[in-house]
Amino acid sequence: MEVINWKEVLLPYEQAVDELIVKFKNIKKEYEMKGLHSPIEMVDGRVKAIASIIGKANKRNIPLDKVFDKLEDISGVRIICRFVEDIDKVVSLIRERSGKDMEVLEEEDYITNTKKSGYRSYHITINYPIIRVDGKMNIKAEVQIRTLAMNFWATIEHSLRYKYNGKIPDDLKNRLQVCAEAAFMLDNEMTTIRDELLEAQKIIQTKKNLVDEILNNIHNLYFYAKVEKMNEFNQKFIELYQEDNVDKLFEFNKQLEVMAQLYKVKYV
Ligand code: 0O2
Repeated sequence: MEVINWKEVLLPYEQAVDELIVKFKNIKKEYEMKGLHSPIEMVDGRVKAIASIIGKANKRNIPLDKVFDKLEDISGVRIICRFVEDIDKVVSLIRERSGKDMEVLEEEDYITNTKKSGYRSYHITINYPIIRVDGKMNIKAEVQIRTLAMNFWATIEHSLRYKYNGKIPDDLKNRLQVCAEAAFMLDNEMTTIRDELLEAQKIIQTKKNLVDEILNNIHNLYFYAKVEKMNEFNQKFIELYQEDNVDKLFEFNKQLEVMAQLYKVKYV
């Protein structure tokens, strides 16, 4: 069998991970831009370590020359959500993209069917086409979708699994199962205060968008208004921002918009 040039072979898998991260991060940005709660909190990804690829291939009796066809998680992307409900939303978003820029091959719901270890997460295997110098290539990737709490648990358990070479002692296994249930209870409790949290997030996002708009309007007025007037606007903005009154900031922004119209009319 030919010696594998891992660096070269794994390059397209890296490209797939990079592109997928950008795409999922952009979904988050789109929601935030509209002042809406994003079902995606964080996105992360990795190409499986060479040692893990070889280890998994051995475990499954896959010859190394077949490993790139058979292993579906050489490219892996992880999407972290705030609430369990957000996971369903992310799953729908991915399903909706199937046949467009990716194709859903398989779904595994380890939230409904919790693993014996206590592991919870929703897995979707996709086919993701990338374009390379010599043409199109389909890359299989595993998307893991889970809450912050599920991720906390999985990260700790994964490290212990590594430490004990996959054979975690029974008492530790039991304690980890208890922790998994505690994490799930935390998720359920969070769901009960979801509306409150969504409301808070909305207020923060609305204010952030409003402040961005005000600063943008002030910036545009620099081209038309006198320096003294600009100092006045800046001063007023700082006062209102410190007062933390969204209604007043909203009114101030309206005044800026009227002002922008007036100046434009005057100088055109
Ligand atoms: P890594 O280092 O994350 O890449 P299996 O052989 O049955 O365990 P399989 O059939 O490849 O796994 O698919 P499965 O069950 O969907 O698991 C794929 C990945 O899910 C794993 O990759 C882990 O990332 C994660 N996972 C599954 N079960 C557990 C678990 O009990 N604890 C934790 N922490 N993660 C889990 P790898 O290749 O095992 O590892």
